Formats: sequence, structure tokens, C-alpha cells
Amino acid sequence: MNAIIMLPTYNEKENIAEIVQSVLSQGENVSVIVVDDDSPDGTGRIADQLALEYPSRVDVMHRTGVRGRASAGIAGFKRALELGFDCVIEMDADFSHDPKEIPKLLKLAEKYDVVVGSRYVPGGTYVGCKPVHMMLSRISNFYNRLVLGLNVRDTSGGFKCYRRKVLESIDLDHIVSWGYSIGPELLYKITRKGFSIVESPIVFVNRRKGKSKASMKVVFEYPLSVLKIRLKSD
Ligand SMILES: Nc1nc2c(ncn2[C@@H]2O[C@H](COP(=O)(O)OP(=O)(O)O)[C@@H](O)[C@H]2O)c(=O)[nH]1
Ligand SMILES: [Mg+2]
Repeated sequence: MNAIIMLPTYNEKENIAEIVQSVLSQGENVSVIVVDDDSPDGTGRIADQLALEYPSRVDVMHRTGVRGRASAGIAGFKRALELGFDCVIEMDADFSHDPKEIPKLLKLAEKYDVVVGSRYVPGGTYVGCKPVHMMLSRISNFYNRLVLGLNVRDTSGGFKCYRRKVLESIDLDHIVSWGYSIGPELLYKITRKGFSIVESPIVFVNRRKGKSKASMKVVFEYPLSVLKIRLKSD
């Protein structure tokens, strides 16, 4: 199966070149799409150089005048479908998600419609994260499962593989989320459509370079956004 790895980026100049190269080294069947929201630090320009270096394997989307983890992801999914890939993997561009897991996710995608990289199944864990972040993650996972009725342990992570038919079945023009709640929103929609989902353990490593874009604002917005998914999503 051929796969495209979708990397949303905002100010990832310290990580972008290394992560793209690391992803490409996971197999000839793997390509990359970078979705950059006009990063002031020049991430988009570095991505363009990578696209020149690997013309058949790296694609870059530059979004201007808009920002957001959710809409960047949606734009990347749409482009990936246009390009005709069998599977789309979304992952963070800061090495919190290990590119070496990609072959494992793709192997599982032969059997399951969605593969969730999971910190909360046996073998999954965190490295180098602050206790307060781990606690917030656990609380949000509990909350997402309760409010959205999800039968997935890790509902908030951003390392997942979708078969193309899954993304094709979702109305990507009517997504309620703006930010990080895109993860639970898609899982909610996917669960309701009856697709098969499996969790594969991952070790989530705190970013070593660059800064997180998650602010305190997220802590307040996220629960409301999840509630909105429950109330407004079809
Ligand atoms: N295109 C785009 N990517 C974003 C945006 N916000 C975050 N990201 C990317 O999404 C991924 C996860 O964000 P990160 O800041 O690491 O959040 P954290 O892991 O929750 O601390 C990284 O690859 C970011 O560069 C955004 O507004 N637009
Ligand atoms: Mg991160």
C-alpha cells in the first residue's frame, strides 16, 4: 500500500528537514505532504527546498491568512485524496511521534480501517513530558470518551493512519473543530460510520526542539469544542 504522511507545521524550522528525511527513509512506498500555515520562522521555505530535492515524494501546501491545526489537517487530507494515496498518516512534525512506527501502522492498516498510535494501551507511554501535561491528557481522554462515547483509549493523539475510504466517507467541508479537537471529532465520525479501529502502542516523546503551539487557551477551548462536536456533528 502506498501512503502519504501529512505533517502540519507551524514554526518547525528546527525539525522540518530532519523529520521529512526520517519519514522518507521508512520505505519507498511513503511520501510526505507538509501543510504549513505561513510560518514566520521560514519552515515553508525549508519545505520547498525539500520538495525540490525529492520532487516525486514531497509535496508542500502553503496556507496564507488562515491558521489552525484542524483546518491544516483537513486541507492536507483533501490533497492526499486528490493525489490518490491508499493510506494517509497524520503525525506531528516535532519528533514526538517516531517515524519508525510508520511501517507498523501501515501493516495494521492492511487489516483495519483506522490505526491509532496510542499512549494508553500496554506498551504505550510518555517520555520527558511534564506531569501536568500527562494529567491534562488523561483528563481530556476520559472526557472525550465520556462525551463522545468513544471506545478508543487514546482519543487525543495526532498519530493515526486512515485508509482512503475512511476519509472519503467524511464530509471534510463540515468540520466543527478549529484546533486540537480535530482528533476526537474524526474518531467520533468514524466510529458512527462503523469503521474498524485498532490502537497500536507508541512512545510519545516530548519535543526536543522548537516550541509547542498549545497555549493555556487550549485548556479552556478544548472541552467546549468537544461538547460542540457532540451537539453539532452529524
Ligand atoms: N499548519 C499548522 N500546524 C500546526 C498549527 N498548530 C500546531 N501545528 C503543528 O501540529 C503539530 C502539533 O503541535 P504542537 O505545537 O507540537 O502541539 P503539542 O504537541 O500539543 O504541544 C506540530 O507539527 C505543529 O507544528 C497550526 O496552526 N497550523
Ligand atoms: Mg508537539
